[in-house]
Amino acid sequence: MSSVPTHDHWIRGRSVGPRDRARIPRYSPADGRLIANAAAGTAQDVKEAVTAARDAFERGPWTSLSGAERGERLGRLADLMQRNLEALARIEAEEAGKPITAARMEMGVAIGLTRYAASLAWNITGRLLTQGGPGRFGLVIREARGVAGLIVAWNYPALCLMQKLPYALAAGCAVVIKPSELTAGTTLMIARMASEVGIPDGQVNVVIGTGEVVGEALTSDSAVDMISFTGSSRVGKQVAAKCAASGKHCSLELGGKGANIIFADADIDAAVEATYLGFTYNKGEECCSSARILVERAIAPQVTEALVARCRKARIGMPLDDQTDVGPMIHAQHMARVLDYIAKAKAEGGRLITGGAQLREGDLARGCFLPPTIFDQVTPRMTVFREEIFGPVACIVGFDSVDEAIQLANDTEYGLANGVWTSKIDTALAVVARLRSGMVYVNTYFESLPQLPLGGLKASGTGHENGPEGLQEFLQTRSAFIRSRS
Ligand code: TXE
Repeated sequence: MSSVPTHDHWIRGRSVGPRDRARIPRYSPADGRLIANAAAGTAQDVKEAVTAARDAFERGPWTSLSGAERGERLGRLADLMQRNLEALARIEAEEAGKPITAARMEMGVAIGLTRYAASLAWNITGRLLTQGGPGRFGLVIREARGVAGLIVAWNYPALCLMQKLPYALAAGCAVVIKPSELTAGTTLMIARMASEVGIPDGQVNVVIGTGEVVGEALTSDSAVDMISFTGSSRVGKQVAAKCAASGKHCSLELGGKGANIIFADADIDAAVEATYLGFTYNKGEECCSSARILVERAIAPQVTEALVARCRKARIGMPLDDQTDVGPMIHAQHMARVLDYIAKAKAEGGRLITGGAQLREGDLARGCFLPPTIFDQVTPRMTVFREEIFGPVACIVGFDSVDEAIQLANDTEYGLANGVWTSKIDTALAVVARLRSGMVYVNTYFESLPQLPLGGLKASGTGHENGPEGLQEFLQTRSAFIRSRS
């Protein structure tokens, strides 16, 4: 009988049990088995980790390395993660209820981001201004902000982390990571790997626990210089207020309510497949999910029929099964929340055209399995159109013109990601120009590059991750004016 893994803190390069021995059990969302016991961290544990990061930043060897040397160590971290990709993917799949095929792909993306951030470490520049007159120089300095608190959600534990950690280290920061207490396994593995490749003890620390205790302590600590947060818009607002009150820089990757706009001149088959993935990938627990499907009225019946047929071919199953493409929701409470949204959609007049009920048969009965679910006869006033459900639930709404499509897509408090499907480049460019979201996919969905920054508008957050902009979040700018008196 293999023992259940315990997830302890990682401080100053070693595993540290919870001070008062309290633990948070994690039960498999697929079958209810106990799969981990996470430390229930305290404010004191956070203080210990922040002190370790502060010591590392003020006096540690990482701060005196060149950008090239930091980049080289980060490259070694990517290599070690690559060698352990399968082990990382299996833990991620189990803890997050993620299909193993998706977990492997995401781990590959996380490794690519690490290599990309390593390359940026070579290219951190400032400016020298030489036109102030004889013997007068302006100096613009770009340097590490200091100690960064990295707070990560449960939907992409490793991928979310690697959209922060390698950029923070490339900039020269020391970090205290707060993973979700539900999905800390891969974070701890990566922290250990960082130590193994020569990233100094204290540079990367991990404190596990609830948001209310560990998250709050981290955002309140005056020895922390910035917070990079991924999570709900609700909590993001609290974090932003805490950072403002304690003079911290913060970057926020929050919720979304994406729209996929399908024009009659689109490649319908491609649009249907990508739209299906757009709201079912990661069981819909995805901030860029395209849960609003906007279809030109002339093709709405054809698209609806094709989407329903595609949903009914979904392979819903166990996370570690290579055949699975839709896994279980993260936990029973979240499943209940999503089912409430489904009940509300019906009560408000939406028509359920596929899915809608938790699966209760056979092996799946012990887990949190929800089939892809679609409503039509939805209006923009309905909750299913307005709120982020964070499950494989979408609504279909028709439109008759480009203007109406854009107006519908922008009719949301969020502004993270949208998609547009058309064969006309002029339509695509006009829609891209007018959509109020940080990301627009054209004739695809979810595709990206490490060089492409992702950041939300409106309630979807502030700041960016990935791209040169992702590094800038961890750098501060200072200026000097130098007068030579010789
Ligand atoms: O997010 P939370 P969760 C949305 C989505 C989902 C909801 C809940 O709507 O249904 O958030 O998911 C920590 N101070 N997204 O619970 O609660 C918490 O422990 C500091 C969208 O994951 O926001 C966790 O580590 N930290 C999002 C992290 O913050 C606090 C991805 C996120 O928790 C805290 C995930 C506090 N007061 C969820 N309270 C996206 N952009 O993809 C909690 N935390």
